[in-house]
Amino acid sequence: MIKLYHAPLTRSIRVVWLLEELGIPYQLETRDYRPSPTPFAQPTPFGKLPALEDGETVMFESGAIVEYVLERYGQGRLAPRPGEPGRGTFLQWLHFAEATLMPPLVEIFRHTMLKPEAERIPAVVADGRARAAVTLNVVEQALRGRDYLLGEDFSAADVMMGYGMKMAEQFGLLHELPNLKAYVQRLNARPALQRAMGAK
Ligand SMILES: N[C@@H](CCC(=O)N[C@@H](CS)C(=O)NCC(=O)O)C(=O)O
Repeated sequence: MIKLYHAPLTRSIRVVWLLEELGIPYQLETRDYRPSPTPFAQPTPFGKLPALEDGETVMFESGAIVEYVLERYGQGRLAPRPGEPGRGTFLQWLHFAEATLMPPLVEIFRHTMLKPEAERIPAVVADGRARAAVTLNVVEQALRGRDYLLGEDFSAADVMMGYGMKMAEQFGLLHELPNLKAYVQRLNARPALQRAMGAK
C-alpha cells in the first residue's frame, strides 16, 4: 500500500487530495512540520514533505508524485493520456503550479510567518506580492469562461494549482480576481479536498 508522509497545511495536501479523488487506499504517516532555517529538515525520506513510498519507489516532489500516482494507478482518470489533446496544457499547468506560482508565495510565507521576526524583510514580502499578483492574473485570464484549467473537466492540474490558490487566498491576493475566487470556491466544494484538509 502507498505510504504518504504528510503534515497538515503542507504540500502533502496535494497528494492526499489526489489519492482521495481517485479512491486509492493509502497509509498516512503524519509528521509535525518542523520550521527550520535549513531546508530538507523534515522527519521523512529525503527530509521533505510530501514524500511517498510505494514498494521499491521512494520519492519526493509533489508534482512528480502526482504524475507517478496518475501513471501507476490513475487508469486514465484526472489527466489526458500522453499524446491525447489537452496533454500539453495539462502538463503546463501542473508544472506552473509549483515552478511559477509557488516561489513568490513561499517568499511571502517565509518573511511573514516562518522566519523569526528579526530576520523578516518587508521588501521581500512586497516584491513577492507584486510578482504573485502578475502570476495570479495569468491564471485569472486562463480561467475566463472555464470551470477548471482544462475546461469543464476537473484534473490533477487543478489539484496542483488549488494548493497555491488557497495560499494566495490566505494572503489576501485574490480580492480583485473573480475567476480565481470562484475557482477556489469550486475546489473547496469537492469532498476529496475537504477530506484532505482534515487529514491528520
Ligand atoms: N517542490 C517541492 C517542495 C517541497 C517543500 O519544500 N515542502 C515543504 C513543506 S510544504 C517542506 O518540506 N519544507 C521544509 C524543509 O524544506 O525542510 C514539492 O513540491 O514537493
